[in-house]
Amino acid sequence: MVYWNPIEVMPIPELKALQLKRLKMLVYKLYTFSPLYRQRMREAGVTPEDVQGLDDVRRLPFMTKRDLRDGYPDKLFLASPREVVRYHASSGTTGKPTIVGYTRNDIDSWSESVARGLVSAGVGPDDVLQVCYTYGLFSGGLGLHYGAEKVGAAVVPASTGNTERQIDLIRDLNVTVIASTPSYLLHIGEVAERMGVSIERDTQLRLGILGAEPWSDRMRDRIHERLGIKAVDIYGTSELSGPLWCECSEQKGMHVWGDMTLVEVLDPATGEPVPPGEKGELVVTMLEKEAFPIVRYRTGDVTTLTEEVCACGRTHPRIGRIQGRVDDMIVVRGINVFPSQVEHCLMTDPEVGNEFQIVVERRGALDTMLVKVELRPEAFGDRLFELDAIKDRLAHRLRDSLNVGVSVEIVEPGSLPRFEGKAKRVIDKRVY
Ligand code: DLL
Repeated sequence: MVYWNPIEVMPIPELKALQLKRLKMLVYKLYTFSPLYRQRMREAGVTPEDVQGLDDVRRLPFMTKRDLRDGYPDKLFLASPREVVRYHASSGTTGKPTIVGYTRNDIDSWSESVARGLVSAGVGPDDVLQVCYTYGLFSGGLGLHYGAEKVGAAVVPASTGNTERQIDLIRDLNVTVIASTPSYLLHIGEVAERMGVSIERDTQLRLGILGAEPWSDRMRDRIHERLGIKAVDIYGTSELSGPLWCECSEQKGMHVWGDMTLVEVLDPATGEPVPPGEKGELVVTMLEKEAFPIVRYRTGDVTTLTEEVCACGRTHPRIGRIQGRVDDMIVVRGINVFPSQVEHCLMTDPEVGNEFQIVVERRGALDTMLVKVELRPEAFGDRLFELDAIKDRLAHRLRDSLNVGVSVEIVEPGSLPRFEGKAKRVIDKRVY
């Protein structure tokens, strides 16, 4: 096995001992140097001496997005401005963003985390990696950039936009790996087709490092079938640093580097851990961050956790696909619906294109859910007279899988909005 750092295969008992040592240190540091954390810990009735085992992390108070927003711009910073070498900001759509600062060490360990993930997915110095995440305050572009440079790949910092130029670069610079949102990669595939470029035949592209938005195994299959490339999932949030954990070439969950992080997966209602492999909210403690410490941050993302050693030999815990957000879950007539379920259902149908949109409205007291679906251009052209049958088939399938009435509207290929960054799939028109 090729790995970046021998710590990736550290025996589990040693890894846990290291985590405990770092957790104790972190709590001591925060209690001593951060008035805000000290106050929060006092309110929770916990002192550094109370942290004797890894499970004692559960005695520490949670941090929420709101806590971070209230800290705007730098109340949660532990490092002085002099020690900070970079800022990023969360992509908050409402209100103030969360500003995240990084010391030199923070940037190093973030890059280390990305480098380990890239190597585990099979990226190395022979690769040319095009970064199509936005560069700027968004952490995706520079996060991937630093990790890829660290492993010695040649980086093409293309950022987002100008899709035709992106395709020229992929072809002309012999790009082998692309890092982008899954929806943007599919868009690149569509534009390439229109330009008469076959990603599979005319380029060297073989691997996608895809994340920053929910996607599914069906979408992975599609990317493989249509573009001929392997795709791995990558996850992170700006509050934690940015993109951090990635699937290895086994594609069986994302490796969370335990020497830097402690993860919990909890029942969002009770705050208690769910059994291994069951769905719950991801809660993260960053063990070594200097400028912007994070303790028990409730990400709002729904996933699963396993501590089994991976087939690749890495011993660190893994999280499964992000299956939705605690707060993105739409409740339609009392039934919980995640956009990822809709995507999964649609993408299994060979005639369905890559784009869909969910529109939820309230008629009188009743919620209605409409799924607008693009067909693949071939299917749309050939089967125009059968659209009703396709529509009924999809509505039926969605109803069976979601347990809620859904109507389907077939729309022309290319008519739904395309996204260079994160896709927005749900339009909720209900007034609360
Ligand atoms: O999206 C960081 C990132 C950049 C991750 C590039 C991966 C690649 P934020 O803008 O703060 O940071 O958004 C974080 O995006 O809480 C999830 O809801 C969602 N998200 C990120 N990665 C995935 C993924 C970046 N692989 C929020 N699958 C998170 C599903 C994801 N959702």
